[in-house]
Amino acid sequence: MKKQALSLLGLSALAAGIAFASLTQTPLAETKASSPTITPTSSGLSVPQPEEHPLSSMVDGNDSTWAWFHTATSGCYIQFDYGADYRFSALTLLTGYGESFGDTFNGNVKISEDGATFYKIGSFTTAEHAFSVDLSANGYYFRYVRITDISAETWMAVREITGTISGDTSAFASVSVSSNMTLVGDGYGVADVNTATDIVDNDIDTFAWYNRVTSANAYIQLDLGSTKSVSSLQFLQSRKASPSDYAQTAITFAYATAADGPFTTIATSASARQHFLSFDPVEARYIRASLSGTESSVSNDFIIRDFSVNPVWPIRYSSDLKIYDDYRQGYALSNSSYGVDGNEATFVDFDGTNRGASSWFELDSQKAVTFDKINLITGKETGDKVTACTLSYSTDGISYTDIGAETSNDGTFSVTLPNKLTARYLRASALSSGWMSINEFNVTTQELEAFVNYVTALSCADIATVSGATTAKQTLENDYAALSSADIANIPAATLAKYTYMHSYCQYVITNNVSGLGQNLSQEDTDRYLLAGLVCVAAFSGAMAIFFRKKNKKD
Ligand SMILES: [Ca+2]
Ligand SMILES: [Ca+2]
Ligand SMILES: [Ca+2]
Repeated sequence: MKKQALSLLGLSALAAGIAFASLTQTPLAETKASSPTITPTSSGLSVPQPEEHPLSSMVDGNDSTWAWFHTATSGCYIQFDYGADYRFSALTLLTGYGESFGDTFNGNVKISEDGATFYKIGSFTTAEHAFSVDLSANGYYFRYVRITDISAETWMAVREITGTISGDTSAFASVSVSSNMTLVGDGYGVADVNTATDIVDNDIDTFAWYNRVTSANAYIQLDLGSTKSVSSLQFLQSRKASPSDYAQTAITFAYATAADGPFTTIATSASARQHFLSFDPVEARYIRASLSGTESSVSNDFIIRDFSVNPVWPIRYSSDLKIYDDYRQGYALSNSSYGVDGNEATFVDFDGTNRGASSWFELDSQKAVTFDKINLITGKETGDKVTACTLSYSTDGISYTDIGAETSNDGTFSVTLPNKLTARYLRASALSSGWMSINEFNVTTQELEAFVNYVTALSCADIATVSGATTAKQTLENDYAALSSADIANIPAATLAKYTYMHSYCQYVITNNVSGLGQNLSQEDTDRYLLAGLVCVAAFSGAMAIFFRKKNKKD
């Protein structure tokens, strides 16, 4: 499962009428317990040892305890009920038991808001004992998780499921389309990513492809499940990277509280592959995107990658800026999420024609974060660099405090602040003129950056001797000790996993006075331990001991 990427494109027809001030509003203020009680159940499976391995073993926070199931039947499933809708940023499932992870199995992981309609977010196989999906790039809202499509298994073990809950609530939508729209089916070799639910799966790589949509007032409709406050939406057409458009012009967006209306128009779009709208909040259950009957001159096929409400935008921008809506050769359509995905090759791209004197873009961390290091990388792939900007920060997105003016010849800004700041928004304004592409924009602390850099660079070869391991262990411990609790919470999962493993490894080399061990560690082993660490961060020391024993046995 890929992260959902987000896209935003100012609609020129709307630019004058829609204030970006509405972006500062939290769409929904509802809050719930951050640690809900999870109720596990199963259907169509026998539980042969309910005393020793009860269903509750799957949610006891212990990665070494498991529930055992026997004899998968058609339609069987294992379900977890979180008691209410929550927004999830990650979901991890551990299968198998014991040191060698016996009784792993094949299955799909599906989520649901209502317990009736389930959406697949990923699948796992007998070859793996840990499945993890990153949902952080946008909100996934659901109450139920179901392990389903279990194929012809005799014994199945589930050790743990862990959902990371974050942020406020929004809407997880189901989708329907008008009867005059027909999927192309598998004729284009896209059957696996070509259903209506691909429109609402929070993955911009998947899409629904409708064939020759020539009927006026064909529509796509979201059902949010109940009436919710909606203040923004995005509608992404066309394929992620494609020489052909398959995009329709003149789409009308409207909302209603009943499925058959009456619908109130939010806006009618100008021609664009990707649409982003922001508006004063409305109470809506149904959101409809209707064609006006004017098809694209390129193709009257219609491809929709994403239609969602209240999207999360990690990079926001002033209403006079416009995201470039065409394909850069070799790159996917520009996307807000590409500005914070940790990949310097991907970017969000602004054309230069709409730039005003007070244009700005900003990082929205979605919550207050403490930092004294700012990193901004621009123009790395396109050459469209920002060479000057003024940085400011805000906790509320309304009142901003200046940090100072910065310049850069190569489009990269690395700013170390004299004191730590706490803010949700970090804005770059007073921008240099012309086009610009934002490859990465992030904030961190000097301590966390040092920790991440050291762990990232540390290799098994570095700790292949007792003296090397001693030095590395001390540095790891010192760097970790320098972190604040907020820093620790912000350690990237992969970094924490590697730290955990490397620290255990150092200890092993020192305790057993062995040299050369690291050079014998295969990449496959390394990857496996890192994955193991990644999914066991909550109880890593015990888990690492198990993995390490396993590794030694193997050797
Ligand atoms: Ca467990
Ligand atoms: Ca999709
Ligand atoms: Ca990027």
